[in-house]
Amino acid sequence: MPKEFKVEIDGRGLRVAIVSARFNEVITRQLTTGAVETLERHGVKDEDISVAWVPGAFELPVVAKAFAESGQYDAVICLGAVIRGETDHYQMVANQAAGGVGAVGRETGVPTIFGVLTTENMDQALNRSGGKSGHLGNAAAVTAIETALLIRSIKAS
Ligand code: INI
Repeated sequence: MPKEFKVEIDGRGLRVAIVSARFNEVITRQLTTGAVETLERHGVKDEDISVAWVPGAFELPVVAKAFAESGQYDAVICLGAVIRGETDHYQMVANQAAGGVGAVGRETGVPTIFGVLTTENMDQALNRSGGKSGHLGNAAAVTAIETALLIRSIKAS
C-alpha cells in the first residue's frame, strides 16, 4: 500500500502573508478580501495574516520573497489582475509575475501561491473575482493552506 500524503483544509496555527497588486484595484480588493475571509473561515487567526500592497503584478515576486525568507510565514499568497490591453506589456507583466512567483516558492521552499488573474477584459476579471466564474482569492487561500500542510506533513514523516 503506498503511503499517501493527504491533508484536511485546517488553517489553525498557520501564518500566511498576502501580497496584493494595486493595479486594477477594483478586482484585487475583491481577491484580497476573499482570501482573508477564506483563511479565517478555515481557522487562520486574524493576527496571523499579513497583507502588503505593491504597485503592480510585476512587483509581486520580490515582496513575496521577502515574506518567504523572513521565516515567519507558512505560505505566501500573491494576488493580482493582469488585463490585456493594446500592447504586449500585458504579456510581459503576466509572464514575469507567473515565473517570478513560481521561482519564489521553489527557491525558498515556502509555498507561494499564484492568485493572479490574466484575462482579456474587465468583465472576465469580475466574473473570476466573485462573479459567476468563481473566486480566485478564495481558491488561492485554500491552495495556500493545503500546500503548507502538505509540506509540513512530508517534513514530519
Ligand atoms: N500591472 C498589473 O498588475 N496588471 C496589469 O494589467 C498591468 N498592465 O497591463 O500594465 C500592470 N502593469 C504594471 C506592472 O505590474 C508594474 O507595476 C510596472 O511595470 C512597474 O514595474
